[in-house]
Amino acid sequence: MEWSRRKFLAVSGLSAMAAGLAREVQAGMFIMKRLFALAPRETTPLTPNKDFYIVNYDGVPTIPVADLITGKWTLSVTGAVKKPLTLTYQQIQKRPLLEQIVTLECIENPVGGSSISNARWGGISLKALLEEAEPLPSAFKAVLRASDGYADSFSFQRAMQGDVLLAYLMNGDQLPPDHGFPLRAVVPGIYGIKNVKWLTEIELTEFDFRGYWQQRGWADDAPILTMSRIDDPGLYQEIKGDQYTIKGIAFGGAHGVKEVEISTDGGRTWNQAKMEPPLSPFSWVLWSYAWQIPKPDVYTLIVRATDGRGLLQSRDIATAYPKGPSGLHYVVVDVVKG
Ligand SMILES: Nc1nc2c(c(=O)[nH]1)N[C@H]1C(S)=C(S)[C@@H](COP(=O)(O)O)O[C@H]1N2
Ligand SMILES: [Mo]
Repeated sequence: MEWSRRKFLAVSGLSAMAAGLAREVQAGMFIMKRLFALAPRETTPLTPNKDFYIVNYDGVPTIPVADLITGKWTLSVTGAVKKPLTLTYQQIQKRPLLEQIVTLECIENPVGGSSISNARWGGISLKALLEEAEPLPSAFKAVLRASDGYADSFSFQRAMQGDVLLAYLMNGDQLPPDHGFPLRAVVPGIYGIKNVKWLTEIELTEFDFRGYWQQRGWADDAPILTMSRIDDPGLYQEIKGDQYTIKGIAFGGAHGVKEVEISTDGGRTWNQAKMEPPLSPFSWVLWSYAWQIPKPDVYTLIVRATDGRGLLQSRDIATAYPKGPSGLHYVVVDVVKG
């Protein structure tokens, strides 16, 4: 069901976007509403832990709490360092607590998809930890290894920027098992794939390590591409009356969001949406647009965002592979007489 809906959207999306043909959809609107209608999303600035998206490639490794207390579980820092380190959970918790609001997004989050969430993460600074281990000048990459066999990496330079967290708190609670208990990486501005969960080892390599996904062609630097999404109204929703507040999110990865625009005529004209201030430089923004509806009809609503550098989000439709998806999110609605 989910899959067939996606395929359908890909096809109808192309035709509706290219020609702005809301009318084409109108004939089938009755069927669309019944078969494919989606409820609006009620997105909050911070995502409660129970609603945060989850992507696990190989199940959830169970780390017994006893292992944290006895010191059986450790985090080690190895490789191109002068002083390799091994830390227990208690030692990690004694280090200065760093808190940061960071939006995570999966590289496979399709346009309009739900694999994006925002949380306040608490943990320790990767930079401070690496400094303590005294990296060799030859250090080139930081490889993060996990209990489930997963490993991914980013450049040593990125690791030392001071904004990378090794987190054990999520929205003030202990990191939940699904999200990497007891410890995970949170790397602002790069896709979820590199935010390694169930962390056990950080190895500095002198060579260009390639993780499982990178060996299969996925992007290695993996910066998050600017995205925006309409959360309300839902697809094929019926609307009554002459005004509706359109709402959604936008995210510019490491660059922030400067502007969000809405089109209610299939992309012919654009109107500026109102943005709420972001909760941090690494956070999505919530936006809204008070739409004065001219008359009952079928409308195609489209959103686009401009990032902090002034770069407009790409409207070219691209699949997630290899560097993340692009394309504009749109929603078709049926405005009926109130
Ligand atoms: N150890 C490990 N870390 C992992 C993964 C995994 O399968 N194993 N999945 C990655 C992917 S693809 C994403 S999008 C994020 C998702 O984090 P979340 O489940 O907390 O939202 O974790 C990343 N870290
Ligand atoms: Mo992902």
